[in-house]
Amino acid sequence: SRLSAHLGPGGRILIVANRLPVTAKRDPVKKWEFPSSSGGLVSALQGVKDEELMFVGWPGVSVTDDDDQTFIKNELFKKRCVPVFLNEELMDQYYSGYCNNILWPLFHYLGLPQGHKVNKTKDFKSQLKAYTEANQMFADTVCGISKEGDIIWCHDYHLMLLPKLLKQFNTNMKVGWFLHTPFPSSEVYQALPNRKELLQAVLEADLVGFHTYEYARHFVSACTSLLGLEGRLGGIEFKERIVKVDAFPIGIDAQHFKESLDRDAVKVKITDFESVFAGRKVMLGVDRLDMIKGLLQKLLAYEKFLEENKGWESEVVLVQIAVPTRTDVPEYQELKSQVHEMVGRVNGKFGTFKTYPIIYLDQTVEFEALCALYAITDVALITSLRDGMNLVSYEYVACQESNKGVLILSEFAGAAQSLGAGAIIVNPWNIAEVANAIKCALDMPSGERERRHRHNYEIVSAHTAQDWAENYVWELTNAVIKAPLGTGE
Ligand code: GDG
Repeated sequence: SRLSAHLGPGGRILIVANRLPVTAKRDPVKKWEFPSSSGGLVSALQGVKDEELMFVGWPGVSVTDDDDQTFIKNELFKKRCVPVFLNEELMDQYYSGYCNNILWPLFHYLGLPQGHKVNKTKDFKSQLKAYTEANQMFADTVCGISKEGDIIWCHDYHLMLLPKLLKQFNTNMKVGWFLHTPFPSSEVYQALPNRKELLQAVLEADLVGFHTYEYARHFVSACTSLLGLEGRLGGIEFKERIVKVDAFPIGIDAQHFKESLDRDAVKVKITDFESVFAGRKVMLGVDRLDMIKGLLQKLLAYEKFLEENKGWESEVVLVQIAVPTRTDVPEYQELKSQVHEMVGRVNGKFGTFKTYPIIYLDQTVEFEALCALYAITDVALITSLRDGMNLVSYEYVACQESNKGVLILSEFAGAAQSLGAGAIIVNPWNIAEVANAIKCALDMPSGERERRHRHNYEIVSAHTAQDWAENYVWELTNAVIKAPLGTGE
């Protein structure tokens, strides 16, 4: 494969991420099964030979029994996955706590650590302790399996201490770290109590990657202002060496989406949907039910559009898929009720005995149905308040070759950097602007739709997930490892 061309003899790519691409699950008779979960990362790594790839991560379930652990370990090994068994308490403090309650909102400009809950200082301490412990468990697992010639690719905000822990074990390890979320302005990042510790740990990597130049620049300025280091986009001087810092915008496997439209299972769905929505324009939203996706703002804008454009209520439908996520976190439960209230209000106000303006699902849909929805809808409405990239926008474009649907995209999604010229770019906080964009998209003449789609389609097909992985790995293998002075090199 193109990717493996960058590896030395016998070398492998170890992908370390919080979550493995498979889940360990018990079926109704308590037998273990291991369904694969697909995602951006997995498809990006298609084309890498099996023997050159290993995944390290949490298998989706807390297992404490030794025999179960051994069984799962052996089964997962056949799928080139190595589990890190984090127990429930640790997952609660590390994953739900430090990762998703502190770093996630901070990195998306949606809340400072502890924020209004200043009495939670105690929690911060124990959550940070759990984060450190979990990162150490990932490091131990990686060190247990790594061999000379391997490169270690660490993913996301869950594992910011990992580069340092790995280099402590072996300075010569090739270690990269990539962030899938935004990296915020240093004015925001500096609120984090242990702000220096995380930066210093990430800087132990040989390559630090982000989706956009803006995020990379923010990281560099956090390092220069908070650590007093010399640096610019491209590299930061840290401990007698230059750490490479750059943008690596992710993509999708556009061909895979395009080809899926020719499959019978997808064609059946397309026919189904076409008859369900016959005679109406269809707008689509596909988001995890997360505050960063701006679902409330989207619904407010849609409501405003319907209020100001009488007659449209029976001519248009918004299909909103709200994929369940982090369902045990109170903030997410609250968001869900608020979204339900809004959907009920809009349907109640603008519905008739025959039609509702919103079809809302708190469910994951199957890949076939998702592709069919991408293909038949007239408008995609993406209103993220912040979003590292947003792959849904890419996938929508990939499936719109015959329809030439209009993409309405938030300026706060990383994807706005690449799809800006073809999409209608909006500020999701400006409800009137989004309402106007909806009107404009629904009325857009076919010539303009065609022109805008063409632009986006070229970008989505030219910058694939495979290119992303290949560029990153190429840069990482070429990153020079220079031992710190005084270690005898
Ligand atoms: C994070 C960052 C960054 C969604 N619903 C269904 C479904 N999906 C799939 C989509 C897409 C993926 O999930 C969602 O990816 P996004 O990029 O849109 O958003 P996040 O989940 O927030 O991802 C984001 C990304 O990491 C990669 O770096 O772009 O900014 O937040 O692939 O297709 N798939 C199926 N049914 C669904 O109902 N089968």
